[in-house]
Amino acid sequence: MTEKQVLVTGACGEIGQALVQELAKRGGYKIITSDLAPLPDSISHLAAEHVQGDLVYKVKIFYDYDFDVIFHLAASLSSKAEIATEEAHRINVEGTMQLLMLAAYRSEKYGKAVKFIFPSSIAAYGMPDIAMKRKAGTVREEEWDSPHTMYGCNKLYCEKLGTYYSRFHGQKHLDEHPPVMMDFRAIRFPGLVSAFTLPSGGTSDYGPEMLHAAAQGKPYACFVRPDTIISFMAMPDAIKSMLMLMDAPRENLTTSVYNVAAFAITAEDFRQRALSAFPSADITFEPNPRRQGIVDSWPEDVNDSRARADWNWKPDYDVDRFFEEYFLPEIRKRYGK
Ligand code: AKB
Repeated sequence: MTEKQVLVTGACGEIGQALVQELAKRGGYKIITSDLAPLPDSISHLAAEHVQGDLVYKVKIFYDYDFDVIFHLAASLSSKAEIATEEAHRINVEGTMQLLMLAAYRSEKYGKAVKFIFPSSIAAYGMPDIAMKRKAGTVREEEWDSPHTMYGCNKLYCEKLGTYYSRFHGQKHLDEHPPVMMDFRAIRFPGLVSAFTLPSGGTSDYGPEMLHAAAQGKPYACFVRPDTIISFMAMPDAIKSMLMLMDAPRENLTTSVYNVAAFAITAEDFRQRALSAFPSADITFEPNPRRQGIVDSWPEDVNDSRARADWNWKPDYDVDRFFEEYFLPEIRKRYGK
């Protein structure tokens, strides 16, 4: 069996490391990685090749590769992007644009649709105020799409660019014999929590940061109010959803952008769970107005019925299973508590 050639950008990030490990475990993939940083030890032995540097400049190299699938994970997350907006635009939009052009070019020239898997985010939504957030509850893909952050604007725009390149580019779909178009598929992720890595630069980071701090016996001052609620997901479910979307037959897909959900909990729920596992945990609340504003603009939860209907999506971890069967056993091994 010939190996599928896969590119994973942003491979050193949380999703990148977990994805590379899962692809290697599955087998049958030649994994090429790229990132600004060198690969960490956790995955360096699993990649056939690593291209280090800024994707916007390095993308030319990839025109010589025959990728079947591109996982474009490289991104500047919401809190960081709000401070360095121009840099965020370059990473989140220009980097994506360059890779989309590559995928579109190769698909048309070689008559083989390159799959482009793009992690989008609940940041693509923008609730006008907290009262509307509470009232709206669980939202669908096409609702409330007026993001309040640079990162959210970047993600929403790239969803549109990807849809454009995979369906309408050059308006060639109107030709009698249209060329093969690339195959763009996006997932809007909630906040992700891994037992093995910590996020950086995001705004949902308070969840994982609080749990990792509690497990290490370190004090933690949470930067949002106790009643703050958004949806979260275990990292293994995030990886599972990307691979399910990759494997889904194209004819089953009724849209290019899918919500996925697992469990919506408050910052206080995180604290209570942390305290019941680590009773001496020292967790306080010191809301940061800017970061609070970002999370308040994200919906309480998302409706993922399209993903469930089109490609049988269902998370393995609800909130109880997340803590009892994934996070706590792994984190206890990791920090020896
Ligand atoms: C962030 O907080 O920026 C990310 C996200 C929700 O996309 N984790």
